[in-house]
Amino acid sequence: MAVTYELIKVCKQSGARLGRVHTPHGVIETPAFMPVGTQATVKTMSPEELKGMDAHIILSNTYHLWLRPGHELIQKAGGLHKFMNWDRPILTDSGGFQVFSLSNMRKIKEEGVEFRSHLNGDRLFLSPEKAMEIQNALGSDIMMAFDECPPYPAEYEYIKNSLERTTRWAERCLKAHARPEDQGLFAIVQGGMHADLRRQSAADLTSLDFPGYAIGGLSVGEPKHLMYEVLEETVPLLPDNKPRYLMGVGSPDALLEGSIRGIDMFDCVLPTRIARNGTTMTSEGRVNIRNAKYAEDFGPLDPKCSCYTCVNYSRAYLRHLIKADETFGIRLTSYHNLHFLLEMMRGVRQAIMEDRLLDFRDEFFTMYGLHDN
Ligand code: PRF
Ligand code: ZN
Repeated sequence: MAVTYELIKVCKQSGARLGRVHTPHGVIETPAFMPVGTQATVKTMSPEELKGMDAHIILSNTYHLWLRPGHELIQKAGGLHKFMNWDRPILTDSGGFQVFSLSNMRKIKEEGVEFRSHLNGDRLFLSPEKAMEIQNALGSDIMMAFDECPPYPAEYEYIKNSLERTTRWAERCLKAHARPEDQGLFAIVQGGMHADLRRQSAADLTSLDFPGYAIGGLSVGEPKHLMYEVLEETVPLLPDNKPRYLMGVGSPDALLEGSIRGIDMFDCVLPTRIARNGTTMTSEGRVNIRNAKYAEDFGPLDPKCSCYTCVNYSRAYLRHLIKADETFGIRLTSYHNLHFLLEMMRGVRQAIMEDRLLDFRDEFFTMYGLHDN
């Protein structure tokens, strides 16, 4: 098996899982946050910098790499790891979600999705078979099944039909998967906010025996408490001996609440996206470095942080760089934000080890404050 899960310990206080996901390119300690490198780069960060902040795995996107530069070119380069000089694990999303959020004029059929490229308007067709062909060519350690993430809110009947099609697509992905010996294919549970539909999706997909399961269709605009309720209903339906991945979720509060509910893997563009407009996550909560009150603040961005940015540069300098649209500014804020979340996840794993994740969460919220995202 290309990808396996090893459960190390369950937190006695919270029920969270400490584990390891074994892949052909190494081990991922879980719960894990995966930085997003949509276009074969985590924006502005070198692989050496990512390793320096101890990222175990990054995520990339089938949809983007298919459109540009093309999966065949990446295959010629020797696969995605070699192409981008990243020798640790890579997870690729299947393109389903990106087709729905980025492309124009999509038409969903049983066979797949017809749409127009967001780059040049070309007519394209993405299907389970095509998504597997692309991901097999990229050579990611973890591939995602081709799914539909319905919008929120949506009609019950729409969500039911959609999840049933997503299950049929997952079966087609399994059949089309050409490299099961060195790439693990994860299925994606859908079903909107409906407990019975989540049960149906989870039951059908777990009967197919994938090496891992994702929960999709969350963090799509619903209130946070609803997402947590759906997690409480869905996670117990997933096998104990496989990793569980909550897709597109990465705010500090959701990482904590998700871990507490038994999630092992997370990804989100949040830390890198907000960094580019000067928003940072610090031990004192969110800081937007553009704020005038930092103009003459020569102290570090986060006095409790040991990252390259905080050790070497002041708030005043970061504010200047970001306001002047200097690339180095967004490199420094991106570095800090990723370091902050990866460090927080190290704290989560330590707290699970010590059976005190609920205490850790409360301490974190007291320090950081509560945010919507
Ligand atoms: N499906 C896929 N990728 C995703 C999602 C999904 O539902 C989400 C939902 N938050 C993020 N990324 N394939
Ligand atoms: Zn820092």
